[in-house]
Amino acid sequence: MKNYYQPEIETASREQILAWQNERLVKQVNHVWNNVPYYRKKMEEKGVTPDDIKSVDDLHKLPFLTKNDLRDAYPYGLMGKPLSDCVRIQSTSGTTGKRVVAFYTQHDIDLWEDCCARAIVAAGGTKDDVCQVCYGYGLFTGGPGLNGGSHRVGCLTLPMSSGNTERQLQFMTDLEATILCCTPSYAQYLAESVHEAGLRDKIKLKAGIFGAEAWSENMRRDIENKLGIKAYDIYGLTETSGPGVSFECEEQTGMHINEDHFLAEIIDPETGEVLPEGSKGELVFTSLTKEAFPLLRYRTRDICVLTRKPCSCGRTHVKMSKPMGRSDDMLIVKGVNVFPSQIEQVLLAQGYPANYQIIVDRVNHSDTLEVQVEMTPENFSDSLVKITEMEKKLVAELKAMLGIYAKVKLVAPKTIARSEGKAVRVIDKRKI
Ligand code: DLL
Repeated sequence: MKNYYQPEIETASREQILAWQNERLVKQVNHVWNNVPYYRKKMEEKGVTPDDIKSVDDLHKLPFLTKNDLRDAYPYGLMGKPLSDCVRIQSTSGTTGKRVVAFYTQHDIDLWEDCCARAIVAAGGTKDDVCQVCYGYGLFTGGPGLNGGSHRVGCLTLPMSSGNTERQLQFMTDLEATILCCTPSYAQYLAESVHEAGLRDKIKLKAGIFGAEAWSENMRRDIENKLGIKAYDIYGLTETSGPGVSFECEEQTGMHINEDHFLAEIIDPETGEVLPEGSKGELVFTSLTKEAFPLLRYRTRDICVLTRKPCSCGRTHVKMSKPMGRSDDMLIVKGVNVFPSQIEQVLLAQGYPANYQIIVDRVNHSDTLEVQVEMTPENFSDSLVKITEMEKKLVAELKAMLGIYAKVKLVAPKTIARSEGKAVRVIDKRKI
């Protein structure tokens, strides 16, 4: 039995999909040209006008947008609709400088929720399911996105948000949740907790929809075995609305991109050149239908491969591989985007030198973040009380900047190894 939320779209012919894309791209470029002066200026600088964009074949003529543009234009500079037409924002974690604030009209939210509903139905979801959403609610897109999708499918939705594992297990068993939505690392932790609490026979889960961070096939099998479910990947980013840009079907061999809303390209991250299908490179998205935050050729920095090989599920939309890495230095720790530069900013502001190391690990299926930083000869102390106090202050400042806890370890001046080439700032010990 095939499961589709919008079969006529999800299984449309390639000709039909291309026709939608051509029409929507032309419309979207005009919308942006008329309403987003920031991007219009970029187009003018490149000598492109809407008349040059007649179909998807002309996409390469448009300028790229990057996170730097988002920072320059923060907060309102990339909006395509007046604030009075917007009903919501969502945001990534991070500093004012790095924070991404995405705006939504009601129409944007409707389409976003449709995308998430497609993912839930692809995972076997129906109106008879109980969908436990333990992605974070609030500014993060995970909770609101899957919550909206779950409503659309008609599932009984448990808006749990993240954390409080004991309560998660209680609702999972008492309300007989059948679909679990959370980050894969939290799924692994929950799976272990289910076993430890002897609840394996009491849970009714059949599927999980896990994303927002990288996870391996090994992790998938582990979660599937421990919970007795089928585990599906889901991908997205705040800039393009959130989760649901792409999702896995039962074949579990990549995620179908919702191509009626998002036009995908793979580029060489060094040169910006568009690469042929099957090449590994940086994923670039053009939002074809977003009104309030209509990003054209947005560089995601996620490295992956696209394939149009026919899929046994019957969906015709292109598939992307799991992201294989990033072309920038962004880390995802506990589902939160962390840039080493944010940490450096805090250290320098607090009078520490730029001699530091960031150590990321995964302990009991949960990410840990440690920052080791050298004291300066001026603030050096060998008093344990004083050092603990200094560490506490840094922990608080880092929490304010990143939104998550980072352990801080102060070390004596000149003890962090100097590198002869590029400084090794990040040691990621997670074996994902
Ligand atoms: O993580 C949106 C999301 C929420 C996706 C819930 C899936 C489920 P951001 O916080 O803006 O948005 O982070 C976006 O996370 O550029 C990728 O690097 C990474 N990412 C998202 N999904 C996956 C995935 C949400 N399935 C950034 N596998 C993206 C690997 C992922 N990385």
